[in-house]
Amino acid sequence: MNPIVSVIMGSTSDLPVMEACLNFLDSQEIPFEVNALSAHRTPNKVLDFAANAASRGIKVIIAAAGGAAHLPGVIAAATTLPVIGVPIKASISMDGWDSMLSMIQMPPGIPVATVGLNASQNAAILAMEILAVADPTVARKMAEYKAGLSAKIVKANEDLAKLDKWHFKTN
Ligand code: RP5
Repeated sequence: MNPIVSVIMGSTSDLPVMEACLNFLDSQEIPFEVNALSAHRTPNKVLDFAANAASRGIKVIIAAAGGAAHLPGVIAAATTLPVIGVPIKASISMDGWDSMLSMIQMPPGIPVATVGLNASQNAAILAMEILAVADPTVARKMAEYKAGLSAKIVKANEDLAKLDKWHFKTN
C-alpha cells in the first residue's frame, strides 16, 4: 500500500495532538505515512523529503509543529504539493499564538493551509477534500461523513424538543 498523504510532525511530543488526524485518516481508509522531521534539527532531511514527496506519489502533506513552527513553511517552499499546517500548542508555546502565526502569516507565494490550534482532525478532513477533487471514492466518503454531521444536529433538535422545563418555550 503506497501512501497518498504524508503526515509530518516536528517531534513525537506532537503525537498526542496528531492522533486525531491519524485516527481519522485510518478510519476513512486513506493510506498515509507518518514521520518526525524538524526544520531546525534535521533541515537537510526536511528539504529532501519535500523535494521527493510528489515523485513518491504523495498528494497532500500535513505538517504539525509547535513554537516557532517553521516546518510547514519550509516544506511548502520545496514542493508544489498542498501543505496543510497544524499549529501545536507546545510546552514552550506562547498560548499557541507562536505556532499559529508562523503558519498563517507565511509571506506571499508560499501558502500553508493552516487549521485551528491543535485541530489535527480538521487537517485530515481538509486533506481528504483536496484528494476528493480527483478521486470519486474519496469524494463519496467525504459526502457520507458530512451527511453524518447533519444527522447529529437532527438528533440535537429532537433532544431539545423534549425539554419542557421552561414556561415560555414554544417548540
Ligand atoms: C517543535 O518544538 C515541535 O514540533 C514541538 O511542538 C516543539 C517541542 O519539541 P520537543 O522539544 O518536545 O521535541 O519543533
